[in-house]
Amino acid sequence: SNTATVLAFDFGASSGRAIRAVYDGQNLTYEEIHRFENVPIEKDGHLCWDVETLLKEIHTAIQKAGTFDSLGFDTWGVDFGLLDTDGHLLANPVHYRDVRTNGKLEQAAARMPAEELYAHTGNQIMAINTLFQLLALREQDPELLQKAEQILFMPDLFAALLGAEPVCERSIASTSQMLDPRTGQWSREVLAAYGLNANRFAPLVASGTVTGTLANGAKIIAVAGHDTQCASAAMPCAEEDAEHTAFLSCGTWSLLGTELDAPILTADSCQSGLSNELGANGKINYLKNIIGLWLIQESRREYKRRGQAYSFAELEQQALAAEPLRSFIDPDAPEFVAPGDLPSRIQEFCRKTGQPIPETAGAVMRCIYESLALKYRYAIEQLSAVTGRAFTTLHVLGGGTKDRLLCQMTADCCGLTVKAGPVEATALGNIMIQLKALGVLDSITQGRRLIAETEVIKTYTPSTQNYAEWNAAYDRFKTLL
Ligand code: LFR
Repeated sequence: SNTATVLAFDFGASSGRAIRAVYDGQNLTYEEIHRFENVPIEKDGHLCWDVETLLKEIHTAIQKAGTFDSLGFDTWGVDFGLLDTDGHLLANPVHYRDVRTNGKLEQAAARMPAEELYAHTGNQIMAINTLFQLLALREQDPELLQKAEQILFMPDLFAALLGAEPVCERSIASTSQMLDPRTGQWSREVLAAYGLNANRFAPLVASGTVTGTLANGAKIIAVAGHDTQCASAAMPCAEEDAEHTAFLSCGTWSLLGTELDAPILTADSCQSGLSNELGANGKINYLKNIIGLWLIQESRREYKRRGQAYSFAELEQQALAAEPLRSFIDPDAPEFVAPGDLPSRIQEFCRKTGQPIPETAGAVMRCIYESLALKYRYAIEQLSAVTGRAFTTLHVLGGGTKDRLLCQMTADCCGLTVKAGPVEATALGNIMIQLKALGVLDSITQGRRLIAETEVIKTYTPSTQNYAEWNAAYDRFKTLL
């Protein structure tokens, strides 16, 4: 049969969601049937995943879903849990925003220089990556790591806790800084350099592998465990346009990249901080991690804490009303990663770089918006320089497409046509990969075509009016990096 009902679980920075989709052989309809909090908890001094509560929510969603053919999980990259010999979770998995990896990059470089590590793994060197989390764990709680029979990435962990075979799905494994993107296997050199044992990891499998069955008969599918790769699978772009197309997966993080046939592992690429991640369609997602809407989300939280509760729409309005192109930050400066009082840290950045200090919430927001748009331009220039590609179109995917100010600024600042949508890219990618695994769709390409035909995609044309001002701003911005 070419019809199916699937359940997509997507775990984001503040909430988790279950989306039920029905494909009737021609049309796809979908709805969110369950939404729940996914807020990190404090445990033994660490910021952690609340797996126990999340598992209950997963079961609630499964109850609500009624009959369905399969389910799949996606989450952000890099995080993992540890299982004992009986398959029980040994401790709450630690969240990548925990400070445990502070200083780990320097220590790691002593064993293998950053450029060499990059040449083996192709990941932008970031302290959040699994490798550095494992080094931190080994130093801070060696017994726990010793006791662990198996290390599972979060989406594979949720699946295993529902009874699926333990696996390491490749898209999520490729965020670890331990996988060789040329072979899709663990890098023996990297594991050896850090004294890590490959048999601690479950077998690597391709995106879209069936790994188990629930009591109700539904299949468990290792989709693309990495949310960014689900989003990229839902990019409404035709294959022949790939050369001129960049994408921006725009949520808590901004992942800006382009699809390649083979990884780029050169020193240049390393210096530019570009990652090679494995896509569900077998392509390389060559991209840069940019801190993204986190800056807005976390600032909003701080204003709320101060008794000034603004909606995202209000913040967007205030940014629009504020004076343009006044002060900028490097959005990816390390002080903006950890939760806390971001507006004050942004003001401090402006003060120490000799720029006007944004005082109002609107001015702070304006500074964030413009700095993100400028950083996108910077990433696009780096991508162009390393790949030799000339981009004309930027596909913006995910929740960020709702932010019209950001989309228009991005078009204006980068001088590219922005095609914004689908807003539910991550869930749609998860769904499409399940449909393909069930044999209902032939390929990711077919899924993308379906999305291009049925989803709302809004086009933003770059305005030529203020391009000169953006250019001048860009020159100033680059001195801050
Ligand atoms: C986006 C994302 C990024 C990854 C970051 C941390 O949600 O998955 O791709 O770099 O989160 O894991």
